[in-house]
Amino acid sequence: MGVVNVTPDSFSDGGRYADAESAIAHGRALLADGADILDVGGESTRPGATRPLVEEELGRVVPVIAELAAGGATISVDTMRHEVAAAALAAGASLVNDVSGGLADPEILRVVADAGATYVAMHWRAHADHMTDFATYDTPGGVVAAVRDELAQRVEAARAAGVAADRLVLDPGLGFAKRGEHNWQLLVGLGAIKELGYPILVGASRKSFLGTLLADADGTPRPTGGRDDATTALSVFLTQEGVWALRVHDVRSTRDALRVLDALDNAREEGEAHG
Ligand code: PMM
Repeated sequence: MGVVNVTPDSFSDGGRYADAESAIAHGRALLADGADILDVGGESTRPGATRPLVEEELGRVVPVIAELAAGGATISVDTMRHEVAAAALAAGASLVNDVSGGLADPEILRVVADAGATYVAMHWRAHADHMTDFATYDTPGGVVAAVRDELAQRVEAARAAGVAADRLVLDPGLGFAKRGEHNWQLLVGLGAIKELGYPILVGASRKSFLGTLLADADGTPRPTGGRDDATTALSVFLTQEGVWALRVHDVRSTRDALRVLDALDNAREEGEAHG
């Protein structure tokens, strides 16, 4: 899943694709690099971000989705709002990627159910302007058990609204009301979330826990542009963990890594056939 942020203020690529024309060109480049899905979003969720008006968000994403979907791309809309989800689905999107898992605007679940769309429910606790206040996981089992249990509640809400079980995807929400250590614990604890029985999507690409990991000697975090190799290393790990989709900014490096894994699988199978 390649990221198309049509926002002036996203943390990883803020402002680079803020107008429709450059966002469409960027989406096409990601498809050429091997993306299976384009995730088009018009609201930045970086820590501290303020929300756009509904009209602003609609104006950012709908023309981009319409154009890319008309070209045959599979489109996901990254939104927490039912109005935006409905307009995006009408414009040709087939997935709704809701970073709030239906908490920000419960009406979105009904929109998804009525359209028969695929729904990505991410773990989330609060809007970006105050989510760091909620990065506490003191209950037994720590962050992994809390995220699993809170996602199970989102599954119940989605199912109750009529979203089909085979249209649900879950996401641990790296960086959303999580400190660095929480992200690492979730990455090694994905098995517990897989036990809920749904496909898993993970968005680790260029996130600040990677900037911290790769900080220079005086502690300055590595800027977002220098985090793609670390992202690719996680793409390899997550593929081996059996995730359904990887949400990344640089599609080509992750696609190349997946081709390496495929070649290894093929060689292994051939070896077994001849062995
Ligand atoms: N992360 C961001 C935005 N949308 N959606 C899902 N499902 N999972 C994520 O981890 C996720 C997301 C924030 O990253 P960006 O600002 O680089 O898009």
